[in-house]
Amino acid sequence: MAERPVVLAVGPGDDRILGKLAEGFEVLHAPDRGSMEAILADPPDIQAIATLWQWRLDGAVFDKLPGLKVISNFGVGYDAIDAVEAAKRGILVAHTPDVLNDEVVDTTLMLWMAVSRELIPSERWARSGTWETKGAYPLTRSIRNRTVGIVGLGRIGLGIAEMAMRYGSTILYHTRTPKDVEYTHCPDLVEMAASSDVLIVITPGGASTRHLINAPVLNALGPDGILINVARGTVVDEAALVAALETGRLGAAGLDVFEDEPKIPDALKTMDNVVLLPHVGSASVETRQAMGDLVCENLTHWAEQGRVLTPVPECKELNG
Ligand code: NAP
Ligand code: 8YV
Repeated sequence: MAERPVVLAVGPGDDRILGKLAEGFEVLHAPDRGSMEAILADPPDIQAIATLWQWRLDGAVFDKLPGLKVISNFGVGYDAIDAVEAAKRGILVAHTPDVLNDEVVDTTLMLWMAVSRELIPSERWARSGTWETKGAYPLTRSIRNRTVGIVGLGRIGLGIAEMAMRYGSTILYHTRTPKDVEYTHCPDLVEMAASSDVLIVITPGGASTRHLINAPVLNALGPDGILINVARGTVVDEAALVAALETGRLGAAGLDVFEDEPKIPDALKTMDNVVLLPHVGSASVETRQAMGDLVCENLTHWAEQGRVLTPVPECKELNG
């Protein structure tokens, strides 16, 4: 291996991470798909990839990079990376768990509160002068003392449950395997949705969760129910969601993620009972810096010791 390994940084630039990477690596930056393809057409000996945003990395990319040994993903979710194929080829994949938990929990509560207390329409009411002409804004629904169904009770889901408990919530959860917690495990997602005032989705993306939240689940959540999705757009059947909201079969929704980001269905943009965010669950300066630091630390650790600090589960064995 060369004295300074070559790292390909893929995704829109973050000068801070690029600067840190340059301390220990030769850095090639591909800020967009076009420049990535140009590099892959005639690649130098690249040993490492740092993703600066979610980026599809699969066997087709690995084929072009025979010297690739490690991928350090910016984000805890790594559904864009074929980690099984990477592990088969001896390529380590690392991600950024835990450092973003609190921020995503805050974003979830912010979305739920904004939807339930109608932050956006009532702010518009004040700003537009409607308060002067029509009087007080109608009353809204409290988030206190609700039944909260959490789909996915991992690092972030547990943080959401803990925070919701402070609001007097009763917590139900749906996962494939029951957890050692005081909350109620619900193997049947439709039944859980029927019992919940709000359904909060925080599973990984990928094939196993695709359209887990479908029309029957949304119908069960019902006309007074709220859906919050901070997981991945693919976990919710977006067409079914739009239809449920349009027909009043579902009450309201708060969405940070979408099936075809950055595209958002036009129908959602016109609905007053929907709050839309542009995938900013972890997007504070502090948390994004912590994630960037971990991306770099994983690569530095690999360069020095041949292991990463936070491997994805598929690569734990390979990491030793
Ligand atoms: P985690 O600790 O791995 O937890 C994942 C949870 O989902 C586990 O409880 C798991 O339990 C459950 N799960 C997995 N597959 C499932 C399935 N098919 N059906 C039902 N439950 C399933 O992950 P985390 O750190 O909490 O992160 C969760 C996800 O949040 C990430 O993968 C990412 O997609 C998303 N995220 C979004 C943002 C954002 O900006 N909006 C930020 C960070 C993370 P079982 O294995 O027992 O099923
Ligand atoms: C990031 C996320 O914004 O960690 C994740 O899984 O979705 C977010 O924290 C995203 O990964 C940036 O690529």
